[in-house]
Amino acid sequence: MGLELAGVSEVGQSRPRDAAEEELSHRGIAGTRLPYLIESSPKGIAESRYPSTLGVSYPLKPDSLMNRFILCVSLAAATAFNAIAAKQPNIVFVFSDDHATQAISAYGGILADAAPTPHLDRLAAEGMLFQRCLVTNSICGPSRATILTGKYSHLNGFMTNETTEFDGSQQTFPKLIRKKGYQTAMIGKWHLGSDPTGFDHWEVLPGQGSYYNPDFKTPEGMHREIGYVTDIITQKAKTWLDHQREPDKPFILMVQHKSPHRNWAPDLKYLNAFDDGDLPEPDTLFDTYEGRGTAARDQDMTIDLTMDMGNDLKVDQQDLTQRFTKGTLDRMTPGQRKSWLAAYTPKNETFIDAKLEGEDLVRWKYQRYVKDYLRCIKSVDDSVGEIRAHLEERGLSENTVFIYSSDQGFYLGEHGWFDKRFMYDESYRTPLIAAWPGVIKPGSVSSDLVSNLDFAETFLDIAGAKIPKDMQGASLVGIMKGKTPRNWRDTHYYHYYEYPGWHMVQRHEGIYDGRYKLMNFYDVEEWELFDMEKDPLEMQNQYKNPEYASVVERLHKELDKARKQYDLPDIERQNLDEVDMRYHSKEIFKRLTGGGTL
Ligand code: SGN
Ligand code: CA
Repeated sequence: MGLELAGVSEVGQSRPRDAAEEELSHRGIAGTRLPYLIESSPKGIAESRYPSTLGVSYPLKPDSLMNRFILCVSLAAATAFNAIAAKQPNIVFVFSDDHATQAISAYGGILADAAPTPHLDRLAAEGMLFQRCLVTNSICGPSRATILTGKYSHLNGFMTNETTEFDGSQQTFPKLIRKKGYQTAMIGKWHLGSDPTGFDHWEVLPGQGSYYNPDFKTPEGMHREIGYVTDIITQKAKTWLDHQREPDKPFILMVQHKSPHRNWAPDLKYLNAFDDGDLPEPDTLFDTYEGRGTAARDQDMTIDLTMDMGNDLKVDQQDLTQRFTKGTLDRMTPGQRKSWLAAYTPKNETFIDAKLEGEDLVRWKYQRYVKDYLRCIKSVDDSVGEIRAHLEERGLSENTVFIYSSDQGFYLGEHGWFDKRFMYDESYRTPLIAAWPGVIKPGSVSSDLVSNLDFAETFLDIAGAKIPKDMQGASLVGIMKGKTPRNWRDTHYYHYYEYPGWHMVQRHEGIYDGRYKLMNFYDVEEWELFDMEKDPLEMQNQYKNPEYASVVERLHKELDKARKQYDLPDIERQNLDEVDMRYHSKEIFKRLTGGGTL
């Protein structure tokens, strides 16, 4: 049986084609008719997946012509099945929370030299970096729901973080990929209210989760683990790979970090990283929002006014609300707390002594914020390196598609902001880097308009599963292979719904064609148009500029087309006079109400 096992030691590992297989594929048989034969065979071969059992388990009389024929067909079937199995790569999806492309050195930008991300850069060097991965709705739960369903928020029902529980009974890619023989595992931040469905294994952080000594929810209940969250999630991923999965099945492992989400609490070993000097500031740190409308002006997400000295900036000496002390410091073990305070106390004292005000204070806040954020990123980058090394050591990397992304982008001081939600570039674009040995050309870069709407379809396509017609994105496999499909989208539709809510960003929808971006802040009845080529920082709304009249007209048509294509209901404007202003932070509330207190 020279054909038997032909170099296959584990399903899902690639191996050279043998002559019989070439013959089958030449005749157009492999992958079409033979799988049917296999599934209907008396032994239920699909269970075994090892072709060596084929042909010998039948009660055959040696040498009869019929037997030879059956044996031959069985071997051919085995080989074809094998070829199919070999084509089912594993998928490791490492996904973080609020990771800005500006904080990945492979994407360049002002922080790239000071804060390199070597493991993510290596992933990009060995794979494909997507320059324009756009989210459908720049906020956590909705992004995750879109990834699971391949549908926009209005159809999967998860439109805001605050108001909904994900309906886990609906169609999701994990359920479909399982039917293709995949094992599915979800470890880390989930943030969808209801328990995960469609996963063989899940261990998730309740809600936002905690940086130190996090609780985990599993089907068995809740338990606490001691340590730093990014590390613990990485270790859990490795444990699942080594001990909890079934080694003869292909898998998708979703490793979902809490980091670098607010309040940006780094691991002890990185508390003093970047202490040597100041990081560069973005050009728009002191944006005055001229040239844009109500939404950009009246948000509640500036480093200056919204950021809190205690919880966000870790000056425990000025933690007026006690949120940092009770939520972060008190959760630590005595040893962790001691190391933390040893790192921050002297820096805080220097800051307090300096009695900074005005722009100097904003500058200090920016440095503290971005340094803590980048310290968190260091652990995320380590996690990518560690998991990849682990796959490599176990011989799994060759047949594993490794994908890194985040639920959305983030502001690192651009426009004076932190947080996300807006369709402006920094939070609309999210990182996407994928390596797939033998398929993705190392070092390639895509500038196609891709989206988190496409992830479910991509996973299914990689697994060889059918993509349901009601999913609204498209597989990225063609792009990964260097061949963008001819009918690939040339515009991308966006819609954000959470107002009133954290950070008070007006609801808006919009359309982007890679150069121009049209945004509709419908509750305040304001439109914005940006020319990203001439104005990449999106400082000047051109909507009413006659020079852009034809662009405006064209994009309005594109927007209407997208609304139809994606089945959007008509917009119902809300009465802003009835909005609950208590969502605002103290400072902004005071400003907007002419001195009111919360
Ligand atoms: C928390 C944060 C907000 C953040 C939301 C949503 N506040 O409420 O700043 O916008 O999460 O983030 S915090 O003070 O509690 O950290 S998301 O990533 O889950 O969408
Ligand atoms: Ca997020």
